[in-house]
Amino acid sequence: MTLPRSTAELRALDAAHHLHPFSDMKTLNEEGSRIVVKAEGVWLTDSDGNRILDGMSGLWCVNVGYGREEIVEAVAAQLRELPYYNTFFKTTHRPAIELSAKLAELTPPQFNKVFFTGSGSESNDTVIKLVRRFFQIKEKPEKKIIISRRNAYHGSTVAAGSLGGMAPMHGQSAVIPDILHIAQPYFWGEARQGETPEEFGLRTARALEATIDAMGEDRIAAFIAEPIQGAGGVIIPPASYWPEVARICRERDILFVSDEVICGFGRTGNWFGCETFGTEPDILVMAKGITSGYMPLGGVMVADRVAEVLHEGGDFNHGYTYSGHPAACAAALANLAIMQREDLVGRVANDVGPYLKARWSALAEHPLVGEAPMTGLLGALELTPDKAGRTKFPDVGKAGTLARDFSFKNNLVMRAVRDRLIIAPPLIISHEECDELVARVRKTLDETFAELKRWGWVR
Ligand code: PXG
Repeated sequence: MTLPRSTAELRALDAAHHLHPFSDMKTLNEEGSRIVVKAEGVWLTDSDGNRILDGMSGLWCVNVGYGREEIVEAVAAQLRELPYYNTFFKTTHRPAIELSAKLAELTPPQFNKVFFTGSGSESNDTVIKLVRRFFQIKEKPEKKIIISRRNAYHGSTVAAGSLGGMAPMHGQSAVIPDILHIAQPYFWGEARQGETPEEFGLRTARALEATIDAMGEDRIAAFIAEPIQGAGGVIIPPASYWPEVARICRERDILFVSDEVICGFGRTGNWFGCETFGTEPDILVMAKGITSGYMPLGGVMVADRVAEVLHEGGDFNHGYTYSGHPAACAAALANLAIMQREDLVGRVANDVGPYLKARWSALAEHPLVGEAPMTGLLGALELTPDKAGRTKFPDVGKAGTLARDFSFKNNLVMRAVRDRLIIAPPLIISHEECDELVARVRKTLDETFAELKRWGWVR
């Protein structure tokens, strides 16, 4: 009988053979990675037996929580019946059909058609081709520039990484042409002294108008944005931002793409973030929460006015082996059935969302916290040495990483982006677990504050 490998053996193999995403492999291999072995509800267990509160829903995706037998059963049954077939060459299968109809029901009324992909990145690559194809068919091939925002995250493939506004990613790879990046609505970090959130929201929205008008509407195909920028640090725009963007898009002949990979499927207290902010996108990008991460799946919904044009355009030369994978679609159907039966969207809007927000907002009183915004179950804490002046720490990212490391030690998964801590817990988190989460955050903030005091970074 072979014994299971010990944590030390696993770490050694990991260091020897596994390249992790977005990681400094030299440092990681020296420290050793945490090995997660199982999970239930909002709790992870690692190979040392620690129970860890997952404040990030995995990677912003496990909306219905871990351990849902119903999804496991649906996937197993599908794998037994039809583990794989494609949706190319005049074929399809039941799970892809059922899921496309379900998505048409759950998304805003303008959406009735979906293109399936395997991930958010593949979805955004699809978006680039779709919007350019749309204007080719309309005999406006010069309309191909896509406007995005700095610090946006739209994925990691060459095209999706180019679409995103992450400078460190652009710096390591070629960037594809005809993509422009404008300012993000990050009030804390980028507003002028004396500017109100309302004024700042309008100013950043009007950067879109100015860019379209400067380039010429006849060259711009689309504007893409996350309702709330997730990986960029949970950037919740001022109330004036989205209505102004909606007006600008309405008045011009461009397509508006809402990247709902994080904000979709209940995260903001509606099925989709565009509903929370009152925008009417032409294209809606999905992944993550569509299956709660139980299987990899993504999709791009197109509004009727886009679909009608694409229909007239002949072949769309695009698709993935796993577009509409039957087991992934079965996972999505079971996941969405749970979300509907348990009214998880309503729970975020009217129950656990407001409950956690009340406790989260109170963290703004901590001496280290400049702001503590939360929408639905997406929250951020901006760390600062001086709230009144919205001052940044000298070496941006160091205080955030310090806090992230304390949170790791306190068995709470919370991410740090620059000096901003972020959470996105599973939508099924209980009130008691919210209390526990906030208690661990408080402890983390206190420990971070004490250490920063030793460094002489706070008084
Ligand atoms: N759009 C958005 C808004 C995302 O958040 C993607 C597209 C790409 O999805 P895929 O499935 O290709 O990863 C994402 C993914 C982080 C982090 O560190 C965030 C994501 C992925 C990996 C890490 O916050 N978001």
